[in-house]
Formats: sequence, structure tokens, C-alpha cells
Amino acid sequence: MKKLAPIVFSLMLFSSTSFAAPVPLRGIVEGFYGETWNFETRTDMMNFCRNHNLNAYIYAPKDDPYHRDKWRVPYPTEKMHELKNLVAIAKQNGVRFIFAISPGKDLHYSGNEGNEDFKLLLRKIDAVYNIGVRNFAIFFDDLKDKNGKHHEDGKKQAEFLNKLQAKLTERFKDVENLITVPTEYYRFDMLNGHGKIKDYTEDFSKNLNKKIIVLYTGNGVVCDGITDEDFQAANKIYGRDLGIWWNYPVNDYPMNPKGNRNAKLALGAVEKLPTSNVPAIFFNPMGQALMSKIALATGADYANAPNNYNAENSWNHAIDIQYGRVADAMKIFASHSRHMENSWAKCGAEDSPEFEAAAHNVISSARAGRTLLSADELLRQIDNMEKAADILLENLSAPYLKECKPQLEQFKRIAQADRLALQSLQNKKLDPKLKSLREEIAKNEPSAILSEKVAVKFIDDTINLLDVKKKKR
Ligand code: 14T
Repeated sequence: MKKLAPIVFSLMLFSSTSFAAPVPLRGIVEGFYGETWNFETRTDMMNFCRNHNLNAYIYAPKDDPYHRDKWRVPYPTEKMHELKNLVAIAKQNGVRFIFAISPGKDLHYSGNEGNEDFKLLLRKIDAVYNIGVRNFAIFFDDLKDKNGKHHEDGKKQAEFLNKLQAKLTERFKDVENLITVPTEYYRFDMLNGHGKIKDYTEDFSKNLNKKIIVLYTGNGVVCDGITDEDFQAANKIYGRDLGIWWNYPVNDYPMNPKGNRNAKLALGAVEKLPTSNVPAIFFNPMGQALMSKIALATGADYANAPNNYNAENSWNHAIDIQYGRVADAMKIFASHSRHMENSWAKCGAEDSPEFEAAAHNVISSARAGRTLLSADELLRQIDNMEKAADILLENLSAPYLKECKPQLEQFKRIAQADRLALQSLQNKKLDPKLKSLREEIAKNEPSAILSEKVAVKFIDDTINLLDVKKKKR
């Protein structure tokens, strides 16, 4: 028995994962706008990658001036030294450190200026090669003007990358193939109004060396999953299997006209990703690194076995592992902070479907003037929400609170307002404190958003239903 157990165990493991090969290149792309991660955070993330069997990290912070705006300028000595340490730490953790440059804003492709720029880019790459980097990426994303137009030439970009690829293989025997993001990097931007492939994408995809890995973000920039059909359609446009740059849990875009960047935490699982043939996937995280780890751990589960991935199980497991004795509280909080949606973005599971269901019953029975349906169930949830907020505010360590305190405090206000709303519906009379509490919530919305279409909506629905002044008009 003692000898058999490991065999049986490995057979079980094998049979449950045999149809799901891992995504070959899988990891994190530090590719968000706003304050870049610091050395300690990046070090911690390398360790996280090892623990979750992620094998790549792309260095592409939009607000590192030497990555994008000042791409021609060499890194200052101190920065170089820090990068060198980081590259070594990545290596120790079995993580490829992929260094990205975004030169598209003002890169010249031809003539003397083109030759000069090519040299400057090589100089920049050389310096990073010398500190141990063996993987490079060139990104051409976000080059649109105010009118949403770009002026890029796909053929010139592709030829530039081909030339760079050739130069790197000739010069260094140990450099891996280039990775790129085109200027039209989501499927609906690769097509014109009639579904025809646009010139830029046609030229770029046709001319680009097939060895170069191309990343895209799905049908949109931040989109509600990539079905296998969507994925095949995008691959067909490109004549190769595309890698994925997945924009979840990134939260660097405002969630409403008044909201700041980073106001809503994306604490859900990654979901709705293709089940096979993905050559590479990189998850773009939040500036809030610790809070990103729930989604990133689920992303690692996906990338290690795309075909066996279960978002719900993975999400529960990730929170259990990361939050220990406060895991139950975290699950309640996180379930109200998963769905990212604004006028152009949509990603992540709906916020608390349990609350939504109970609140729907309460509101519709109240509107019909009947005895409230599901009132006990809703009250139970509201109690748990307020308790969860208190438990987390009291027990999370300082680094965690630094990333989520405004949202936890907002969550507590929302729960308290939900309680007043439910009481008001039961008394068929608006509690005067409810409106001031709602205003307090609104005051904090620029910096803390969650459950806006669920637990906050219940407050608004209640006020709309019971506010006599509003009704009489
Ligand atoms: F490179 C790309 F694949 C990509 O996603 N680029 C940016 C990325 O750096 C950013 O973190 C992400 C989420 O905001 O989306 C891209 O940036 C955009 C794109 C837009 F169309 C930001 C705002 C937009 F309206």
C-alpha cells in the first residue's frame, strides 16, 4: 500500500489533466497605466509565479518613461542595477524576464532616421542583454489619436520587426523569438465596418515573420471572454495562432465618468478563455499587486490546464489559500467586486448573483405592494456583508489594507445602507437616514466602487420606490 499510493496518485493526476497541455508561455504582463510596481512587489511576483507554475513576466509598465516616451534614452545606472537584480530573481524562480519596449509614438522606419532609430533600439536591447535578459518584446499598442485613428503602416512595422528578429538571432545565439502587440490589437479593430480585414492588419500579418509571437486582447480591449470560435476567427485573420494579452484584473481605466483609475478592485476569477491551442497568455494586473493575486492565481490554473479550468472552483481555492482564516469574509467582499464594465469595457463575472436574486425578489414584491419575498434571505446576506467588512478591516495586514481600505469602508457603508433600505421597504416608509448615507456613498465613489449594479442598485431602487417627493412628479 505504501508503495502503491504514489502510483495511484500520479495516475489520478495524469488522467484528470491528460487532455490539457499547459499554455507554453504563461505569466504576467506588467502593462498597466499608472504608478509602476516597485522592486519589492516585482520580487514578490516572481516568487508568486514560481508557486503557481507561471514561467514568464513581461516588463512593460506604461509609465516607465524609458519603456515608452523616452524609449531611446538608456536607463540610468541605478535603474539598470535594479533591473539586473530583478532579472536574476526571475531566473532563480524559473521565470523568463521579457523586456518590452514601446517605441511606436515616434519611431522612424526608413531613411537615415530609420537607421538611427534601429541602432538606438539595438543599443537599448544590448544593455538589457548584458544584464541577463534573453527575451524581448516590441509593442505598438495605443497609438491612436483623439479621433480614435492611427497612422501606422503595417508593412513597415512588420519589416522593422523582421529585421530586428534577424539581427538578434545573428548577434546572440541564446535570444528567444520576439513578442509583439500590433497597433490594431483587438479583433473588432482589425476589421472595417463590413467585416473586411483593414489594410494595416493585412499588411502587418502578411509580412511578419511567423516566428514572432503576436498578442491580442480578444474582440475588444477589455472584453467578456474569448470563445474558441472568436479565437479561431482571430487566428484566421493572422494566419497563425495568436497569444493572448488578457486585460483582467487590470483596473487602470475609470469605471464611471466620475471614477478614478483603480477605484474598483477586480477580485473575480479569469473566465471564458479558449480551451486549447493558445501559444501564450499574459494577464495584465492591477496597480494593487496583492489584490491582483486572486485573479492571477485563477489565471495560472487556467494556463496550466485550459481544458480543465473551472473558474468558480479556482476562485474559491485561490481565496482559501491566500486568506486562510479570513477566507470566508474575503469571498463575500470579493463576490461584490468582480465585474468590470464601463462604456467600452466589460469583463469578469457579475457581482454577487446571490444578492441580485434576493434583492430582485424584495424589490419586485414591494413594487407590487405584496408581502416582501426573500426579505429574510436578503437580511442574512446584509448581516454577513457588514461582518465581512469588519473582519477584513480588523484582520488584514497593513500592506493589504493599503490596497483595499477605501473599498472595504465603502462596502460597509453599502451594507449599512442596504439594511436601512430593507427596513424602509418593510415599514413602507423611507428612513430619513438612508438618503444621507447614499450621499456619503456617492461622495466616495470616485475612489471606491463595488457592487454598483447590485448592492448599490438596491439602495437606489428603494429610494426611487419610497421617495414620496419623487413619485408625485
Ligand atoms: F497592449 C495592449 F494589448 C493593451 O491592452 N494596451 C493597453 C493597456 O496598457 C491597458 O492597461 C489596457 C487596459 O486599460 O488597455 C490598453 O489601453 C487602453 C486601450 C483603450 F482602447 C486604454 C484605454 C482605451 F480606451
